[in-house]
Amino acid sequence: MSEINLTFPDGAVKTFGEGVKPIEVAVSISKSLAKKSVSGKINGSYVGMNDVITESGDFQLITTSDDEALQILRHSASHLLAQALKRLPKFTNIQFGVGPFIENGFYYDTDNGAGNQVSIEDFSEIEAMMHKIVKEDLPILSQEITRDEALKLFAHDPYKIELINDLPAEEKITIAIQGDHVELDRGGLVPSTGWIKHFKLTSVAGAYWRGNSNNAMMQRVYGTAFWKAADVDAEIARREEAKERDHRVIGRDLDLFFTSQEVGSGLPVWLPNGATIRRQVERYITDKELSNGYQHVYTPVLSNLNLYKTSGHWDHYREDMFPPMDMGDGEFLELRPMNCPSHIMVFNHKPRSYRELPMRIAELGMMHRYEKSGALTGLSRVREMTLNDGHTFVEPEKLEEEFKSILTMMMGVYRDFNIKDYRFRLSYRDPKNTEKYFDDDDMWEKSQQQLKTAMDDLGLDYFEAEGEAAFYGPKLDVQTKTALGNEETLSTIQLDFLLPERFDLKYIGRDGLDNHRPVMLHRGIVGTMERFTAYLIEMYKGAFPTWLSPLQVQIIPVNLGAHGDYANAIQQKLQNAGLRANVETKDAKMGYLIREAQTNKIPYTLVLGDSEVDNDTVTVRKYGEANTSTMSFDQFQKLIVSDVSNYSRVTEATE
Ligand code: TSB
Ligand code: ZN
Repeated sequence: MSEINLTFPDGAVKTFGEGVKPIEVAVSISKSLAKKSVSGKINGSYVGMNDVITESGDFQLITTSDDEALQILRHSASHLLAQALKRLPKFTNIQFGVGPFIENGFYYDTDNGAGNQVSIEDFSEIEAMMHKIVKEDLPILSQEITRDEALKLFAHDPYKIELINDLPAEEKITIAIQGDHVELDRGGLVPSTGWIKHFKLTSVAGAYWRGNSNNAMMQRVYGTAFWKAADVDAEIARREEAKERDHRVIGRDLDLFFTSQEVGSGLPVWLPNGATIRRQVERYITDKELSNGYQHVYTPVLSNLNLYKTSGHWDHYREDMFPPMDMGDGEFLELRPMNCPSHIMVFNHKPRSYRELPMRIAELGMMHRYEKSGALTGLSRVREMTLNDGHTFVEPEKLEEEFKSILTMMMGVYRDFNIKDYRFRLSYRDPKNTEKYFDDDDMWEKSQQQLKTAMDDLGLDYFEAEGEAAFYGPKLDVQTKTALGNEETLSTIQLDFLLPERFDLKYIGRDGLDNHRPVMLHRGIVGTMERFTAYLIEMYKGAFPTWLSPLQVQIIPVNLGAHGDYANAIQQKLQNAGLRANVETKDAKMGYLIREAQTNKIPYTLVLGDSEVDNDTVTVRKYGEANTSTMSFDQFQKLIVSDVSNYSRVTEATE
């Protein structure tokens, strides 16, 4: 009889007899450990608590306190979902794709035939059946079978057959059995259905089989599962809140922007309210740049295709570019995917001297990228965007200094907007994918090292990612999360030794020679207006600070006839002071109008009646506050001006 030697994480080695199961190993250590052990792991592969350990090696018990256990729970919950569906008469012939755990839950891809698909109306019935199977506490066991057996077992399920046929010939095929239900499965499951107590189905959405739009559209049923009921509730609440923060929802409710098929996918239309926020951001960042030595320019969104051939975009970035326009006379025009070549033209317009360096060229530059239609999201991922772009041309020895000064400026901007929830990513090339990047190992090594050194010198935390660099050089990216939980790059600073070479850029150095090559830094401080505005909408949940708010003051006369003139006069004064105020003219109850101003998240609401008119005062309600206070108009103007004065151009009224 052969023995099984198990090496535990603490280095201890124990010997067990043939046929030993993880549950027996756990019990041999302690009963309480056995009670909370979810799965065993031998040499990195899962082995179910009630399955036999067939080899010696590194052994580990995953317990409910390990993060990994949640994945096992959710993976098991997806099987539970499938089993429940199969048991319901409506879904007995349902076919299954894949059913993995995901970040905050699980899903299963299903196909029940057109017109009869799973929908949220079915959820309570499905959940009830899932709970019934939990009560049955069916043991979950793993078994190895042959390919022929597998093909027979899943003959009714064409999607599973496809998966089986795709498995390499030498691959072992295992199934997981729980009562009347069988899954094609590699393991990582709880010991029995009784373990899956707290779960909820959350949504259902169409998903192409294997993510390919040429394949059948399946119904992806999503759910979440935790060890404790309270955690399920908290997760559901968190998702509700995220939905409320979604910039597409707030954008619609507050009339900020829209997208439509009629205009075109990924081509947002900015409505007056959204345009006001954007204009404020543009004014703010332009002022900041002017005071930091940037020179603003305007360059065409459309250029000769040759410009992008010289830059290398055509070779390395073509799949993100719109197709060239054939003008019929031998000329091809291209919508620019980036502004750098245009700014390089500005630099190259004249001979340059070291005295002009660092030369900082900036523009709110519109660019077009052919993003995949499935990736387009509201304002955060679009096909036409305006980047707060800047390119600095520096002497090589000044590169690090310039990098640090850009970073300092960027962090100041983040403070002004109160953005705190971000992390730095150093984005390197993928050394295996030479096609996507400029092919010069020395240049990459050197520039990536330089970037890292600069960050280390500044003592800033970061993480590193291969395959995220621009084709021309490594980047420092500022990563943030959207309401939906996706990570995105908001701001970026990029090192570039390549484009100066491709365009043969030169400057006259301190030695009087005109053969010096500058280095370039590309940077977007607030990034694109689109993505940044989306971020602000979600961060502020639509309740913008006064300086950004589309409408700053809503003036409500108690009676339009009696108090309308006074209201108009006040509106005029505020407008003259550069503030955005509106007089409410709707004929509705006062309570309703005040509530509406709150719903629209307007920073200040003024209520004006007899007493205000007689005493030349205003009664002020600040957004989110229950109390009002009455003050002279001058006092109110001082209050609001100091509220916005950090960034906007409001001046004190002279009147
Ligand atoms: C910084 N040439 C540089 C520039 O000089 C450049 O274009 N870099 S970029 O490709 O990284 O894009 C700059 C920023 O634009 C990104 O960091 C991101 O914040 C934003 N962005 C990129 N693609 C999109 C998109 N499809 N929709 C909205 N914003 C985008
Ligand atoms: Zn650039």
